[in-house]
Amino acid sequence: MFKQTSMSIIFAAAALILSLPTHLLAFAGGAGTPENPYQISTREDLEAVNNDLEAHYIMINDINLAGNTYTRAVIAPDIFTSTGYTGTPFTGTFNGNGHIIGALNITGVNQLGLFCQIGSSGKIINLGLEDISINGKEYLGGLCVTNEGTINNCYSNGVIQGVNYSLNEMLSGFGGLCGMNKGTIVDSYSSCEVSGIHSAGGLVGSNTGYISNCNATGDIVEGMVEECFPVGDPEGIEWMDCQQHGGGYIGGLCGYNTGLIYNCYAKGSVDTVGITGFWVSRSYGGLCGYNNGSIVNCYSTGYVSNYYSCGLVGESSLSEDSIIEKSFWDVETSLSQTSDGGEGLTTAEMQDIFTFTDAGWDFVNETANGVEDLWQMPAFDYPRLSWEAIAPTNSDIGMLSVNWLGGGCAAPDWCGGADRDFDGSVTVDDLLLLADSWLYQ
Ligand SMILES: [Ca+2]
Ligand SMILES: [Ca+2]
Repeated sequence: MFKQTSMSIIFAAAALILSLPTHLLAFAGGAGTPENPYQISTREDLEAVNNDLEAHYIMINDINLAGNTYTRAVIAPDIFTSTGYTGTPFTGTFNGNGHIIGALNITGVNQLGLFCQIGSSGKIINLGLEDISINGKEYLGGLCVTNEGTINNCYSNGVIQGVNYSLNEMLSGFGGLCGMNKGTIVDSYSSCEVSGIHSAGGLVGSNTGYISNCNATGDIVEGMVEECFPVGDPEGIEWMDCQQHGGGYIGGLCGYNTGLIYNCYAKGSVDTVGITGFWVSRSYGGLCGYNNGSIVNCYSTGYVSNYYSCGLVGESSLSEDSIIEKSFWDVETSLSQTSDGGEGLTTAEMQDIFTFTDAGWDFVNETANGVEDLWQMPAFDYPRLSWEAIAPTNSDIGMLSVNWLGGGCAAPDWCGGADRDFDGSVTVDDLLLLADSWLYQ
């Protein structure tokens, strides 16, 4: 009797499982709705997102992909290995929920990243990608190849590597977070090392959309391309004249910008192939290689190794659409005295909050420039985005007591960081500001 009952339960369960759509079996729970998103717990769950590219997803733990090598994007991949995208974009929402996808390794041809294409209603939030390795020819990004939707509070670290190749199409896209941004990226960052040809950047290769409150700190290395032209010969024999050269449009944050970049910074170096003569291009910069869009309230500090050595932006279009405002670069760390836009400053000036508040940047602990409080200024540092966790430590209490009721505090030390409201003295106002963020996570 017991045996019959248990067998019938098993058969009933099996029948139920067989009757479910296959993709429902892959997830740890949820229904794919905004209120009850599919729960992603494993590599199999992650890959099963392809079964419904319009649904809502949430990660419930970290996922380590070590040991797997993909040859295409994991989600919404390109179907045919051609230059254009031929897959189905992701148009749902993917909430990393503060979790990490580790050791994503893709070695393929082109259109490679975790997501290939994020459609205009697609949304990726709260996701970290650590120790990624993307290797291919062109159109490469850590989180995505192309974003037409929204990316908020995401980051990536690792290596993006575009190999040398002979090219026909000049514009591509290589970025630590995304190859090409046509949508919105906010409160995100990448420390990926990126190598690529034509539109390579620490955060994005090219931007025609909106990027704000982001940073990129990885180093960028320009790839080499070989271009060949048929050459006639008096004896009728045709041969090819080939030249190797760099691609251009390389920048610490963004290679090529026709969109809006607002409240961002880049710290990586931009290492170019250093060709002289005909192939020398200006389009290398600490922040962006080329600009025909808007760059507002941004800075860069990275070394730019190019004949023209452009600190902030390599080349700006002469069009009236090209705007660079209230943006700066460090002439000492970049070893660049020139830039096609922006203002070059010494390191001391770059680490003085008044440089930036005078330009209207909105910092914490001041209200004259607004109360959005987008920037903060740690002692002995450049401006940092206010969402960056720079929590007070025990030494902050130490500096407060050492300098208590002292005066004469000034940039860049601000009496060891104790003068938090930058008024020159360490008083009870500074104690209250420290208490506000004490043990803040
Ligand atoms: Ca403020
Ligand atoms: Ca003070």
